[in-house]
Amino acid sequence: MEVQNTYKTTWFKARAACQKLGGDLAVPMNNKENSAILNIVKQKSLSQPFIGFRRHKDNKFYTVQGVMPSYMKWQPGEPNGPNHEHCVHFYNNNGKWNDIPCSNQYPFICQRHLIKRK
Ligand SMILES: [Ca+2]
Repeated sequence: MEVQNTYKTTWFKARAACQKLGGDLAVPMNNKENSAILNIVKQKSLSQPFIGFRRHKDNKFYTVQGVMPSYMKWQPGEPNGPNHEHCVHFYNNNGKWNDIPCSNQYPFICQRHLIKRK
């Protein structure tokens, strides 16, 4: 996992920045990976960074690799923004996720080496 914590930006610009580094926005695929992100978020005092999930036109969430995730960790009551909250960010207090407008500006977490699927 790599962290860009020097600035906040929109989801799409965050993704482009990760791709420029040879990776993509981080996609936690299980509790262990999600906890690893939470540790980084706490260490770096990141405020609610973007991660690599986005709502597509079918109203379902997909990873930046374009697949439907088998693991998701929504905050209770989320996702709650089918009309305008199409990107996902990470609550720094508990590591749960929230859908949020893609044009909002947050820090972000990149993942350079994509984890292999079993
Ligand atoms: Ca939401």
